[in-house]
Amino acid sequence: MSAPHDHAHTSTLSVEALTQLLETIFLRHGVSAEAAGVLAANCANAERDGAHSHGVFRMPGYVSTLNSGWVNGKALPQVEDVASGFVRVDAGGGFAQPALAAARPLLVEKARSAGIAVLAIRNSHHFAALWPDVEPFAEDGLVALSVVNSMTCVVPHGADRPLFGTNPIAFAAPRAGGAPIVFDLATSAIAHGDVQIAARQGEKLPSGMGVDSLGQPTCDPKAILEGGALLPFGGHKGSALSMMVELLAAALTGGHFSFEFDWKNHPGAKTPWTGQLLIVIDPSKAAGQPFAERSQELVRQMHGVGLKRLPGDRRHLQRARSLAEGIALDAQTLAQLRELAGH
Ligand code: NDP
Ligand code: PYC
Repeated sequence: MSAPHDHAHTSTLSVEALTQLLETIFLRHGVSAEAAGVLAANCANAERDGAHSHGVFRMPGYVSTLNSGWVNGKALPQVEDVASGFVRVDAGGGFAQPALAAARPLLVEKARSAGIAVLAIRNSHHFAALWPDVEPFAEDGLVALSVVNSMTCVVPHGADRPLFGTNPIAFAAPRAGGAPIVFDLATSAIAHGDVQIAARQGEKLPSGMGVDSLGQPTCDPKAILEGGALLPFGGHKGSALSMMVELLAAALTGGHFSFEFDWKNHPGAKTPWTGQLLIVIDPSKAAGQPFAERSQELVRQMHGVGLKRLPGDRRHLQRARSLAEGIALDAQTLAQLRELAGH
């Protein structure tokens, strides 16, 4: 691990050094070598890209969850080839990302031969950003869509009480001459992680994101976290998408709905025990000009009407900065990570 440079109260680590530190933490808390590598890279890459709600901020939650016995860090994913375009994985109560890694070769082979393939992951825990699950497919020339459900904390539009999870949707498509087009968004007005960060920093939220324990609108993140709930983004439209995520990520995979698991006997458990669906399409099967050239044309036209920022642009800028200058962590965060690693 390269030594971090101290600048006042922040230190700078290379992406490799941060990945190695996080891998040590996962290994020390009962995660298999294979899963520890996958999870550490996922979390370090989120930090690298400035996806702070799912970067190192999540490490204490991973550790408390592992310590609680809620998740099986050594689970061996069982991959099943069920149809020409359908792969199933039982993640065995482990994390979703190692299950995806185990199923990926078969999924890609099917997508390339059938033109489209589905990966249904069940019995899995997802505690991360979703874009890392789809972006690599687009880097390989494929179109990918993924959904994952989480834990009850979102009130369906028109309802009185929470039922849905924060349920993100991520999409990635190849683009000629540029980074893939990628978006990744929670179907709640704000991700739960960002509410936690705002509460920790004593910041108020914009209006329209959540309600307090009495169901009244609030901008106080603590009121949302302590008995309150989040709202879907975009009223009935986000609510419908969140419902779709429950159906695809849970009902279609054999996983739990966001309201179906009970972690109260596992104090410290933070990772939703649900399911995840991926759909991968091989665009070389489509008619007309190559897909990646068509996506580049769409981007060109969007820029032509004045668009300055595409989804993913901020991440890629931050990625370039992190790769050139390293990842800055404040002294307290780094000390906490080192303590978790037993250093
Ligand atoms: P954001 O609202 O920050 O961003 C959503 C998408 O919109 C991103 O692709 C982002 O690109 C893009 N974007 C943001 N602002 C602009 C803009 N002004 N112009 C163009 N594009 C823009 O994300 P969320 O808060 O909804 O979600 C945060 C993360 O939380 C996601 O990674 C999600 O997967 C994760 N999450 C995970 C859950 C789980 O169960 N595992 C549950 C819920 C959320 P860019 O990244 O480049 O800013
Ligand atoms: O930020 O909403 C969230 C979230 C839920 C599970 C992991 N992240």
